[in-house]
Amino acid sequence: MNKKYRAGTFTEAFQRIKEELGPDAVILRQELTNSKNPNEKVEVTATLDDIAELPPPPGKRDTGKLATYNSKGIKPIKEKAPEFGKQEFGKPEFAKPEPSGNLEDLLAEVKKLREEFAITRSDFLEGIRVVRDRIPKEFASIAAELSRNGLPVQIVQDLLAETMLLCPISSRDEASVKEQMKKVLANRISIASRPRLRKGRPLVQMFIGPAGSGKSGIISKLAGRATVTGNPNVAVVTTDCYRMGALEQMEAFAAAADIDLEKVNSPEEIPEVFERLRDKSLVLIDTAGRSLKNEEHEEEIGALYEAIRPDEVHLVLPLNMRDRDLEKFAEKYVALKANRIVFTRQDESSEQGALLWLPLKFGIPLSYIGNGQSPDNILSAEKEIIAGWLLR
Ligand SMILES: Nc1nc2c(ncn2[C@@H]2O[C@H](COP(=O)(O)OP(=O)(O)O)[C@@H](O)[C@H]2O)c(=O)[nH]1
Ligand SMILES: [Mg+2]
Repeated sequence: MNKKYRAGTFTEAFQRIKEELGPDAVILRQELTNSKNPNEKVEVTATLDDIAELPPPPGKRDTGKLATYNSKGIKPIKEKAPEFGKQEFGKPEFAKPEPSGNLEDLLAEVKKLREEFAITRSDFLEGIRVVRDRIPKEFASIAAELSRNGLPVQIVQDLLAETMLLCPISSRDEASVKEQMKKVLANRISIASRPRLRKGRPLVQMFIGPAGSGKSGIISKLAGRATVTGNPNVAVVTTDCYRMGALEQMEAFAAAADIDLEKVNSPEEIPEVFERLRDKSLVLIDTAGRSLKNEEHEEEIGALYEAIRPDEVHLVLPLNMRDRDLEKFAEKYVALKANRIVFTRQDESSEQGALLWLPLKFGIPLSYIGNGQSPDNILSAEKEIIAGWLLR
């Protein structure tokens, strides 16, 4: 039984295949489509019946030959795997083939890659470090750089597959491969559309996230930036009024920057505060962060959300946090309606991979990035800049 999956990216397609067919699914074919539909950019054909050739799982006796593995167990190897080159490709790049030698090389390469996907899915080999030796040499250094940057192996392979398909063998050198990879990366990075101010009602951006993640810092930077770029009509509302020093810090900033600051001690005060802020064009809401287990904190954020109904809810996370913690916090705050991700401490992070994988994993785009402690160390997220960080 072969099944075709169309999706926006290979990662999405693989994710769906994994969910629907389970870990034994084997990828038969993956290709770019000509579709204009952003949700149908790639097509992956998968099967459960096909038998992938893999080394025997650890602990099983080695028969001397390469064993063949599927969900039913180990079977003797087939004499010869079907010719991958015989398969059809609907991709435009293949429509006008280069001299046939090149096309065969390319197909052989895709076949190899396909086998590597099957291997990792079955958890026999771990990490791109193992796979790296077997990818074309022009791709070795970018693969290493991406994995050094903390991108999961599945995403790295997916990016490599797409870049290989887009880079004809005849014109491959490290520089052009890197340029192509930058484009592929930029295409994947999920960016929020820029907020639009409107007449008659302020745009309300709420910032949530763990304690110390940089929420107040981002808010001061955004408020400062708005005023210097000609929008003095900004206010900050802080709901973090009891933690030592938090309020004083925000008060000092607001006074220095001449920005209105409102303090809210409970959600009941919200309607009155917003009545006063009716004529503002931008209102930034600061909140207090608490530990993961604090249910009261969740209730508090939930009640604030209901009372304010902000236009945007930005989850603020430090980029130098461990991946597993990032994931835990993202899970928690997505449940609290976060719909944008802000990363802070980009300047202090030795790995930048989360800029790509976290938004992909949670389906939430990036909005801002904090990259230092000075007031102007903030940028609106941009694909090309982030792709450049991921691939120095
Ligand atoms: N280096 C660096 N430090 C940051 C950045 N953003 C925030 N910080 C620091 O992180 C600490 C906590 O920030 P704060 O905004 O108070 O966090 P909050 O508890 O989420 O409001 C402060 O010392 C900030 O100066 C950043 O982008 N780079
Ligand atoms: Mg704060």
